[in-house]
Amino acid sequence: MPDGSMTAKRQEIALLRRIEERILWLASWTIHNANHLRESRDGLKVGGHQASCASMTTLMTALYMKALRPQDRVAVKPHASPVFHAIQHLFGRQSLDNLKRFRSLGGAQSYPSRTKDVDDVDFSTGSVGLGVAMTAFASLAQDYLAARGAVKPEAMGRMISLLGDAELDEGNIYEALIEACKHDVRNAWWIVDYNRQSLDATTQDRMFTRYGEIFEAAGWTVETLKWSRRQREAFARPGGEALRAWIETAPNDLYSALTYQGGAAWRERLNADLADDADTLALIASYKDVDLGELMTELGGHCLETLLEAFERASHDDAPRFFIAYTVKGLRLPFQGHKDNHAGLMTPTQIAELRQRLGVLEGEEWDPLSGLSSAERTALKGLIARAPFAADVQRQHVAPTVATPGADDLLEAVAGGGEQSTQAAFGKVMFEISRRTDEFSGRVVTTSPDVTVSTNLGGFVNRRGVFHRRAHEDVFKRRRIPSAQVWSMVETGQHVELGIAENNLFIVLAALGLTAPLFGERLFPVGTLYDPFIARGLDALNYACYQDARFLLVATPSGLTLAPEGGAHQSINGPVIGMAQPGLDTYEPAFADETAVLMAHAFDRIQAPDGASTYLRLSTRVIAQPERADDAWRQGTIDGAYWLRPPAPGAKLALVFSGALAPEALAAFEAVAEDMPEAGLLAVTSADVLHRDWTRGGRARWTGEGAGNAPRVSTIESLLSTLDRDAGLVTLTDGSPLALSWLGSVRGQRVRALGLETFGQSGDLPDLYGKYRLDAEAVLDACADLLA
Ligand SMILES: Cc1ncc(C[n+]2csc(CCOP(=O)(O)OP(=O)(O)O)c2C)c(N)n1
Ligand SMILES: [Mg+2]
Repeated sequence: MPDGSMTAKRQEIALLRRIEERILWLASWTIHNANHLRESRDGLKVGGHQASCASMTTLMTALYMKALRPQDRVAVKPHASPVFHAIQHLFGRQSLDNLKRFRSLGGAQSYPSRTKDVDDVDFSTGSVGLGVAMTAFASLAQDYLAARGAVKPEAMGRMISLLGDAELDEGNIYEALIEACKHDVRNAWWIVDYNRQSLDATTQDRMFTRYGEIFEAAGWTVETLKWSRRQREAFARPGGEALRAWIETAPNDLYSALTYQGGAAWRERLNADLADDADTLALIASYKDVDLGELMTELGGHCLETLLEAFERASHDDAPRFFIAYTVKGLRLPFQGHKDNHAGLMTPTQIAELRQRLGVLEGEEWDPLSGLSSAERTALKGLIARAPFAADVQRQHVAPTVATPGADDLLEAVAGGGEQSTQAAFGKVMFEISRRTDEFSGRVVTTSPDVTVSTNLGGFVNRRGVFHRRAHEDVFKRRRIPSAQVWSMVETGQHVELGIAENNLFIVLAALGLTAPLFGERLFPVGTLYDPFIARGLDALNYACYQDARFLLVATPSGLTLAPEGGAHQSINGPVIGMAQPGLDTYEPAFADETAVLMAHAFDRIQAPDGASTYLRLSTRVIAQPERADDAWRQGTIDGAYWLRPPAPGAKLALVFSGALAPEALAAFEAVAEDMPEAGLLAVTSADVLHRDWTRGGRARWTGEGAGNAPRVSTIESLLSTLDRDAGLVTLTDGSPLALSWLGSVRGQRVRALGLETFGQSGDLPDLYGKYRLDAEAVLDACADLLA
């Protein structure tokens, strides 16, 4: 006789199993409703992934109903979104209306979204692999805060990724694993839904045992959850061992095919393969077809007891853990195991059959407890209410506003005019910040993928130290070997040094840039890299912005101006990438004072409720700084442009430049002004901000936004309105000319746009600017062409 606690445990498992079935149902029905029942106005397939959801339902039930604590945070496999929304609905955090409107405007999102969903999404997912890395770096961010006492030991959460097995093909996962190892990351659980299927097919067998080895090599504890309790019990019977060995060695495609075909097919194949083993044949014969099919497919990842025990075992320490939970894609659905099931949708007949099998009554499909006795309902409601994760705890925070340094403070760091580069100005401002003793400077955290020194963060790091959970003195310093860099590692260090993996940089920025909502603690992350290598981490940058993480990105050096470094390092498309990226304001200052003003602005934007991250595209080119007659340039710098040499009203020509080519623009302007003293010279600090402001201004006129007020005139319209309607514009930028060529559309003025349209090469500035037509002569040629 089982003792009392055993019985209680069994009862609880039975209740959990019931909840799990209802979650499976609700997720399946939500997708079914969106595709088959809701009115379609455009004929598009709505989509949703019933098979991928079924694969993970048990795992998510075990986690959300038992194992998760409120401080734990999860990145859910994107295509298991309906399971997540169904669970949050059970917790009362997601409305029925939103489930009904799954994948329609304002409803539950196709893939969990921090910014678009209302049901407390911890980390957005969608681009596979990125959510996985996010959890490792969220844990790093948590350690960073914990080292400062900003997260208390008892409040430390586990950062959990629920991922698919094919997701393991994404290389960024291993970049993150390596960085996590170097940073001694803990409190991370990566749980693989190991269903042996990807989108296209069954996955290759060759990596079968290798994943565990990879993670073990990186110092993670590996838990392989292969078998369910039901299977372990069967394998313990005479002949059972052969059955276990058969599954163990079965190729993925054969296992999947038999899973689809069901009990009779299993029997036929097993009887043939194990014909020599009388015990095993007898064991097989003891099962009916249905039961044999279930026995062969109810793997560890579908067994609540197995999962709960594993999560319990893992909860006693903070070691990073890699769980391989064996599952079946689409388990219990008509297309289980079928290699084409990724986007498969049940037909109305099939979903009705599932409904009946799960005991949900017709017409009550949206009631998760339909068809249950009132005692069962009460018991299930009690279990849901008792889930630790259901506790009424604030999980998204608003951090108090931190006073940031004003532009005047930062301007002092670059005062003196003379000749400077924007990159050096950035370093000076960072050094000034490192000397401050205010709250703000303690909340600045810098990070760089092995280009800390070459992007001028060295001064800051020398003063503020490198963050590491394990202190490590700078050996060169101790041995008194002269070096400009003192890199002591301490828990209170304010720089996160990364290996050369730009993807990681952006995910670290995403994690550090979300500490305010995640932990209630504002950080001001500053990340640096070489401008061309933004492209290497572009999807991760987009991912950071999609989650509305806030940071300052400093990309330097940039453009052809990197001259001798050659074509592989000379970035071309940065300005256009920046313009096209939502959530990121892109600036390319020319001068040191502009750089300081923009940094102060960027720190404000990090905190503003409707703010954004900032990308500064900087240069190592040392150029003469302008004499400032008044302060008009300051607002202009933030708004995106100002007249460095104002034109006379009605002028027929203006030169427009961005960034490091200011000297060429100025030289050309002086030559032009001899003949056309009325011409103007426009300094554009942000084609991005200008363009967005201009499109918004236009929209406001036809949508009536701000109606009642005077019509909104955008910054660029008002700047260009000084010129004659028929004026010509010559634009000059060290990057794609596309960034500025649109200026002609603002007032219908003619444009000649100079910039980089082919790959550069090594050289010095005169040679390269001449060859690529970015010099004053090229500007004058363009002027002549316009005026001809
Ligand atoms: C970066 C990226 N590439 C491609 C996709 C499209 N995609 C979505 S799911 C998927 C396959 C996922 O297979 P797996 O991770 O095993 O998940 P399962 O559905 O089997 O649980 C693919 C290729 C994507 N979402 N992100
Ligand atoms: Mg899979």
